[in-house]
Amino acid sequence: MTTLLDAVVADQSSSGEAPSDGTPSGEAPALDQPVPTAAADLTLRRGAARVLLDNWTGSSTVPSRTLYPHQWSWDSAFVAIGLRHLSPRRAQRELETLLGAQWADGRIPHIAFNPAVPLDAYFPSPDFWRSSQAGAAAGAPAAPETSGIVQPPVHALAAWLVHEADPAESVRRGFLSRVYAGLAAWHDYLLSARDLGGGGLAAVMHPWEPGMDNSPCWDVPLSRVAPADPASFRRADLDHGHADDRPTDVDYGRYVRLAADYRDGGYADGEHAFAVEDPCFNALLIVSEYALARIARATGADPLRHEQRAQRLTEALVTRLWDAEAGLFLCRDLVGGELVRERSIAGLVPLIVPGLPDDIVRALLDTLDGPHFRASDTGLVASYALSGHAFDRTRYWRGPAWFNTAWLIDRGLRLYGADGRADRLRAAFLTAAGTSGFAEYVDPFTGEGRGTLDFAWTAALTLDLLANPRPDHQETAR
Ligand code: 9WN
Repeated sequence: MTTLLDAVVADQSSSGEAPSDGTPSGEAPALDQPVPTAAADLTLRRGAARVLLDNWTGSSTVPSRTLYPHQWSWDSAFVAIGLRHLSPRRAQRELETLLGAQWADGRIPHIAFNPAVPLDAYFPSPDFWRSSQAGAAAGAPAAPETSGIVQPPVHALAAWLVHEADPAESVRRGFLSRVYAGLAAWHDYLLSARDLGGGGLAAVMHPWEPGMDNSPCWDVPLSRVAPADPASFRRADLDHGHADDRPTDVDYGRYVRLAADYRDGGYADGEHAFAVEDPCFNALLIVSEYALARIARATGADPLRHEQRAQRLTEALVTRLWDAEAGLFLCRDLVGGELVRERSIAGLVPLIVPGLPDDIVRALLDTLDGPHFRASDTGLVASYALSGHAFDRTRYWRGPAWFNTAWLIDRGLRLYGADGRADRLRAAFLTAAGTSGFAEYVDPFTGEGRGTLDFAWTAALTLDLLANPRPDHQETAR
């Protein structure tokens, strides 16, 4: 019997593409690491496919069987982008399952809980969030139970890329028509209820919302939050993750306090002790608005409003978050009223936004390879400046390099014609993914794996880079 794994490996290896030695055009390979070969690519592809098959639950994919045993929002979008190379049908299902957890106010929750998983397997668990009760007024579904916060809006981009993997199958199933209304409502929610600063950008209300939970960018905004009593909760993450890699107990107490207060206010978006405009979150919203315009065009809806929205968002991003002196975008702390002067990878990801002014693109490229990130030496890009006062090579989002941000920067580099640098990043990505066992994140200097292994988006984006070394930027550009 031919399995899904056999099928994808056979399909990809007989695609007729000339074998690539992975050497960037006109440039030396990154570091002294082994350059990927066609045979190594095949091994990597099999390993990545195996992770996605093992993490599939029947209707969606868990980021990790141990540390993260439910469905996470932006993880699922990245997973769908890779899964489309194994099974476009399954990738569609991934996104449709997530949309099944969407609230009537439009929010896509950051976790959709699997009721078969024991409550003590992950904290905060469904009995903490109590979404179907506490979120009823905001439109939480009766089932599944979900968290009440959100994560970055990568979903429309993912839906468009999934469609493109097999347009005939997508049309046959009416995939785009099935997801369009939900995705449009999601963006509407972000640009209405979450425009807390009134400047046309979406704000995050919890450090878990931008997906970079422990970033030094949150240290000042979070310092105003009184930690919850440590005796009131039990951290399940330390059962599987190493304490040196994970947030401190004090910060965890603050995360719990913010989430509990949000829940106790019925998940209404008015009051906020923590409110930040994050450049990565908004850049992803822009790219997803462009993808939504394509989806609208393909389904007979109006693409114009999405294109105009993307343009307005781009202007707001530049006006509110660009900092020429820092050479990258910064977060804006809406409670303190100031830009947060920390250099994080969130400030480089907007390179994926089409139509940025030339001077900003040049500055972003310089910052990437300059003294703060030294991307040409490190291979993958650190999550926080190597030169930063809070840099920590092990603690997550405070230094380690992640694969989803590398994938986004790869796209940004190609969008602006820096293909040689993108090729170098791609080679470093594939080497680190394979040698680390598809780690959640890696040491930015050595590429040594940290966090959990067999991490779903690492595997998924590996498949995507192997299948799609040079993405067509028509996908997201105007
Ligand atoms: C909280 C699932 C998620 C990712 C986040 C990552 C981590 C959770 C945690 O894992 O966050 O949402 O418990 O640390 O920071 O980006 O979506 O993979």
